[in-house]
Order: sequence, then C-alpha cells, then structure tokens
Amino acid sequence: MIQEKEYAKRRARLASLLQPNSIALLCSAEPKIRSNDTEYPYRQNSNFYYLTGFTEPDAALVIIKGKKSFQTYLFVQPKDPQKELWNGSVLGVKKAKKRFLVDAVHSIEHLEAFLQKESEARSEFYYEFAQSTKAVQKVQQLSQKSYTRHNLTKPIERLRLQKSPSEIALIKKGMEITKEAHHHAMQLAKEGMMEYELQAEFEYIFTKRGAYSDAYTTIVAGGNNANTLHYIKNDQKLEAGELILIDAGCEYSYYATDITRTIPVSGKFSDAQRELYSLVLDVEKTIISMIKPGVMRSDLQKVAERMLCEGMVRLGILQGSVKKLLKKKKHKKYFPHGIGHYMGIDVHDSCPYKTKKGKEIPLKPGMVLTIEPGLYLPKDDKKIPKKYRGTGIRIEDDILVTKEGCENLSADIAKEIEEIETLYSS
Ligand SMILES: [Mn+2]
Repeated sequence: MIQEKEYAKRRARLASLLQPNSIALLCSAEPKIRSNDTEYPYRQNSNFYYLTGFTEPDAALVIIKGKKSFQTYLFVQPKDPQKELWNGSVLGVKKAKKRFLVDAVHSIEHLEAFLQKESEARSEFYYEFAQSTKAVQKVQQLSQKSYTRHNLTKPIERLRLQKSPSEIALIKKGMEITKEAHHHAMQLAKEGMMEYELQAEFEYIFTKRGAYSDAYTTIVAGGNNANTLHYIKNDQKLEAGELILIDAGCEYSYYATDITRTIPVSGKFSDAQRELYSLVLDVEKTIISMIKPGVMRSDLQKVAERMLCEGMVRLGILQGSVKKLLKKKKHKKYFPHGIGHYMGIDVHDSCPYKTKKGKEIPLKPGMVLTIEPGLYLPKDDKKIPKKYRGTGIRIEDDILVTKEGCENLSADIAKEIEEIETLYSS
C-alpha cells in the first residue's frame, strides 16, 4: 500500500522540477476500444498513477507553479447514478477531496475552463506529448500562441527511476505470486501438453492471487519456438526431450515482475542442454554479482557478450578468436538482445538510460532492473553442432540496486539445474 503522503511528496518533487510561472497537465489514460463497442480492461496511465494512485478514467492532475510555491488540483468524474448503473460507481468529488492531499478537487467538467483561465497569466506549459485527450488538445491550441511547451513525461520518468521502499514492497508481493506460478509449472507433467495449457496455469495462479497476467503477454515456447524472441502464439505441443522457455510475471497493484525460466519438458536436462544452460546461468550469476551503485549497464552488457562468446567458442558453436568474433559481432547472431531493462510500473519501465546531455546514467540505489542473458540456437542453422540446434535458453531475474550492492528480488525462484529437477520429482 502506498500512502497518500507519498503521492503528495512525488507531486512536490515534480513541481520542484518545473519552470516558474508554469502549468502542468497530466490526464488519465483513455479507455481503448478492442473491437466495435467492447473495450480492453482499463489500465491507468503509468505516470498519472505514479503521481496520484488513482485508477479511474476521465481524471486529470494540474499543477500550477508560481515563482516557487505551487498548487495541485485533481479533476475527477462527478457522481452520476445513470452512468454508474452501467460502468460501476466512481469516487466523486466529495470523497476525492477527503482522500487526496491536493489543494482542491473539481469535477472533470470544469477542466477546460480552468485551464483557459489559469493559462492567461502563465508562460510555460507542461503536458505529455504522447497524450491526445481533449484537454491536451485544448492546451495545444493555447500553446500555439505564446506558450513554451514542455514534455511532462520526461521529468516524471526521471522521478520513477529510483524506487521507494513502498514500491519495492509491492514488487516483492508480486514476486511471491510469480514464484508460486513458476514453481507450479516446474511440477507439472508437460509431455504432450499444449503451450497454452501451461500459459493458462500461470494466468490462473496470477488471477487467483489477485494479480494481473497482463504486465506483458506470457511466453511459453517449447523447443525451437524459444528462438522467436517475442513468441506469444503459445499454440504448439510440448515434446519430450525439449526445453520450454517461460517468460512470465504478474502485475501486482500496478507493479510488474518479469521472470524467465527455461525448464525441460520431461524433467531432466540432457547433457547438451546442461552444457548450454550452465553457460547462460554462469553468465547470469556473474552479471548479477557485478551490480552495485556506480556500475554502467553498458559494462554489464560487454561482460555478458564476452562470456557468452567465450562459451560458444568452447562449445564449438562459434569458431575463431574471441576477440575477433566480438569485434565482428558474430556472437550477436545467438545473443541479439540487451542484458536487461528497468522494471517498475511498466515491465519495460520507461525511465531514462541517459542524462539530458546524452551521458549514460550509472546504476543507483533504488533502481530495479532485469538481468536476462540468453542463447538462441535455431534448428535450421547448420553451423551449430547438431546436438545444440533448436534450443533457446534465457534466464531472467529482477534485481534491486542497493547502497551496498544489490538484492536479487527473485532469488527464491529455482534456477539451478538440481533445484529444477528436484521440483519436477516432488
Ligand atoms: Mn525482461
């Protein structure tokens, strides 16, 4: 649970980043049509959620900043029994006044007039350039005249970079659920099962435990399917002797988890699978051990690429000198992606990797990032020794950077070969 005080503190921090004499407008997400008149389940705009914790549509946050002081205003849907009969009850202005630590709460119907009036004495306008709500369009019309426009997304994303203890606590709660689902999957007999059946087991546990399965679409990729990086069809049969790559994490109270495990269909790794798996696991553990404040993500990338390249030469997947192979980026064919990404309210948390001046931002306490090396060896690649072809492996954990070093938030999810094989037989 995140306290109202913490949201108020975030708004104050944002206000401190704004130019004097400015208005900032942040709108809730608009509902999205799936088809004809049916909508996708509603999900709040991540930045709006970060600053308010409010999950209703048709809402807006406005910050007015003078020379130094600032006021915050929240606009919400008014109570309307007729509308609420169809769409469920809304908080309404009166209750919102009690709940939110803002200077005033108004009905959303008054937003445009409010912006019109408040803009008269201001010179700087902040809003999310990616939003196109009616209120934003209104601001765009105004700002064509004599306002300087700023993208509000940027300063909020900078705030979201380092997570607070209460945010970490939510990620940890989600991780408990994600762990249960991965361990459950390891205990199931899977030969002959369809990939979507295994996917359903994950979604069942996520939903049963009060989380959502749509932080991202679960990947259940048997055998060669694991070599398609964003494989989400999940419609093939799991065959004995194959590995299954499962990339699945729930979203709990708006916070994502993002975990990949690669497990054998029949409960035992073959010798060839063991060789590949041990290589990826060794890289993953080495990279995690390097994480502490001040380290650059690009250095983690370099070490992972070098270690995977060395391993591939050792196993006969690549031939030649490691130095030359790295220089020619030959290893990229089998490890084409990044070592990891930020995670938070979004699974790929859209926080900056570089400063405004384009310099890489080093790791800092409170950042959460995934570490996910992989090896992808397609079945039709004749250059790969036959025993390795058609195998895709990724191991992914979620890491919190701490003052002293790091904490692996998913350390309890089995990844050692013996642990996985033991879970199968339990
Ligand atoms: Mn990931």
